[in-house]
Amino acid sequence: MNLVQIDEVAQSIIKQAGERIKASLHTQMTITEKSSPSDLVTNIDMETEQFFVSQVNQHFPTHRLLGEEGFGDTITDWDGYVWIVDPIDGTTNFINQQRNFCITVGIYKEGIGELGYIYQVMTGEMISATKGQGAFQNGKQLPKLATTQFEDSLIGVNASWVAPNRHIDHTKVAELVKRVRGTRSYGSAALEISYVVTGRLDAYFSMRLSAWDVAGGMVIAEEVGAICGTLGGGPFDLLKNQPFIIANPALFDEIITYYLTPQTT
Ligand code: 2AM
Ligand code: CA
Repeated sequence: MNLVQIDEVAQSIIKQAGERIKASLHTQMTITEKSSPSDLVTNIDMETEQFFVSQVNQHFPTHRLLGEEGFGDTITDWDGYVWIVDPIDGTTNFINQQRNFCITVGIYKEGIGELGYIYQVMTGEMISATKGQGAFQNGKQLPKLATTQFEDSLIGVNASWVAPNRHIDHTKVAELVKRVRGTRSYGSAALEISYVVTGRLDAYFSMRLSAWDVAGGMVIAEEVGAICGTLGGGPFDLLKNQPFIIANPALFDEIITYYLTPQTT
């Protein structure tokens, strides 16, 4: 199968998964704590990931799958095709708001992102990209990001990073908050990334994200000229849980070098 065909099947699987999630909103769900009281998973997250595993096995028996809930494969190398799947990004929003959550998928070949998707289930907005072929919003090509400046920008930031924390100097983040036009916090990394690639936000960062939160978004980002990385500006490592920053190219370097400095105390 070529990339166009894989893209078609992937979009169909994602939309079917979205329909299943919407149907589940009428049922009683089971909520379980993972690493902390704010880190939750529901039976719907798990069932959706299992749906991806069975669909990918059926359509692409040689492809592997890395999923947040662990129903896919154990990935320690990037040989061949790997689907990186977050069945529900923004689980807390799913539970408390029944909106503002996404399905996000990155399809990587030999460690290079070839296809990326962020599907906002309740609005039906599908942001997709094929490496080298551009990014699309419900099939319509997205333009490259226009240049901007801090004073005109909106930044996606969770209040945790403006309070003392063990990752970054929060006083610098407070300076950034005061310099920009405004800040927003949506509670779903993939949703915020989809807002940066469409120009609704100009940057977003979070200190502990994993491959499934960002893999699809990174493919889309490259196609519109948004820059992604970790603290210090190096590439985000998909095998680690680590800081992630995405920004308009006009803002990225200064955010990295001045506003997001690792905590030293
Ligand atoms: P999730 O909903 O798929 O867990 C919330 O601020 C954002 O951070 C969400 O995109 C959430 O993804 C992500 N996140 C990643 N790891 C997390 C963790 N350990 N606890 C809470 N949110 C986490
Ligand atoms: Ca998730």
